[in-house]
Amino acid sequence: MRLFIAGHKGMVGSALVRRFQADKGVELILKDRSQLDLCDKNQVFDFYRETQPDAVIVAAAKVGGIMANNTYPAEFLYQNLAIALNTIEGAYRSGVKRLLFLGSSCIYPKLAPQPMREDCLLTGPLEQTNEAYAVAKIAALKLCQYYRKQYGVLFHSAMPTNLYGPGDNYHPDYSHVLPALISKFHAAKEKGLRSVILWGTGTPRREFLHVDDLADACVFLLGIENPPDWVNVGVGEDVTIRKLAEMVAKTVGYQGEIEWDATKPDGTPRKLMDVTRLKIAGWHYRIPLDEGIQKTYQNYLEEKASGLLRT
Ligand code: GFB
Repeated sequence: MRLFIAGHKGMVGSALVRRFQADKGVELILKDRSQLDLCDKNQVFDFYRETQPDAVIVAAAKVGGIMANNTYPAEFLYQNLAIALNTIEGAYRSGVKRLLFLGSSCIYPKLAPQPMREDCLLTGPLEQTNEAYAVAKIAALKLCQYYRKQYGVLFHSAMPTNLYGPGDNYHPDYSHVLPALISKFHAAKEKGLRSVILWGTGTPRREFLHVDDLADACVFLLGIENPPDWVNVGVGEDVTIRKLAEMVAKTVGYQGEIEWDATKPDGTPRKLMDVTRLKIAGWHYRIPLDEGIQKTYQNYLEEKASGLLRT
């Protein structure tokens, strides 16, 4: 199988490359941003025509944490829509047999019943801080569903919960919470600071999945003959941000105080995935959160030491 992984340099794409590199039956097709701009329709259509992949995983996206989403909604909506339109239509035109699109748990309504089942999509208003990103991901999921329905192609989606792992982005303002906590606590430990300021109230609950588990779930989903149009990928358990902060501080070895800046947004109060569907199909995550945080802190130290830390 000739597999195109769109976005192979990102945290999710890199995990997919690590997972598929060991597979002798898969030939990977990889293009970085300087070789292929996924927002450029002509470039993407030409690429597909020339390379003719058998299968595609769309892991490319403009991503960021609560602050990035809230500050750059136009870029999040435009770029994520463009990536979806080009990668999906281009794949259809060039005869790609199978496409897996990766979305996000923020597609579900802000106040959806918890845990959130796949069928709560479009039943209520979205969380404001990431509405732009969510709208683009919902459009992409629907594109796959409608292409499958109208054209008979096997295009489908997976909706992972909050991800973390090697190759994450550690930007001080625009990263997601888990990498932000690692870098804040590490810096505080190094400088001997007595307190660290975190955002919001610490009461929102989030679910975290190690990106290697997501890659494993993608392999699993691509092996299913008749996959659901979209399926939740998560662990089925969540923690408060306060609890997460305590876990990360312990792993990093930071022993000072934690303060909360309630002028910063909390975002959605809770977004726990109902993972029954994937569990029944036979997939379960492997990496528990405490182990995943330890591994990721090691990755952070290595990436920092080698000058490869993304910020
Ligand atoms: O991971 P995060 O940025 O995004 O923030 P979301 C999660 C929670 O952690 C929020 C709190 O309640 C933040 O207020 N938090 C505390 C912090 N301290 C910090 C900090 O230093 N940095 C960050 N970033 N957060 C994202 C969406 O939502 O989830 C994306 O914006 C995407 O679209 C992603 O869906 C999975 O979990 O709120």
